[in-house]
Amino acid sequence: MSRPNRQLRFAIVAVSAVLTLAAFVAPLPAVASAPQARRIEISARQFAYEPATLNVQRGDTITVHLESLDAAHGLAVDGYAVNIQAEPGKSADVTFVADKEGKFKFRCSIACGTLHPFMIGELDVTPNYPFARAIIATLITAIGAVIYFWNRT
Ligand SMILES: [Cu+2]
Repeated sequence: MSRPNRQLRFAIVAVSAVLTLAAFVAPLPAVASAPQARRIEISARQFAYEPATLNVQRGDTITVHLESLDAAHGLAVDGYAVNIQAEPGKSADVTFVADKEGKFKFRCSIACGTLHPFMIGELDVTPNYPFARAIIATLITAIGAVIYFWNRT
């Protein structure tokens, strides 16, 4: 292996430092935070959910409280082992960790009428950016350090 000179090592350290900084200040959405517990109250009536879109972050622990306003309705989330059923005066709760990223439909799991197949909502699980940034920054720093020390010997 050829002996790298001082300038090359300095360049590696400088590039690592700049990339690490960039990982922290990159203009990603600033709405994220550490995984948290969220309680979401959903009311169901023929043939819709309110709210119909749930925005959570990956890693969040979600408690869904389902209230039915007219008939028996269910709430089953595609891709998650979540399926609860409520009827008027008898609500239902489920707690789960949003550990999969992406958009997942949730649907009524009780045949409740003609438009039952269209009783659909969406669970939107977005990445946890600060967490991702911390990992990226750590990786870049580690790689930079490894290259630096590797070349020294
Ligand atoms: Cu229904």
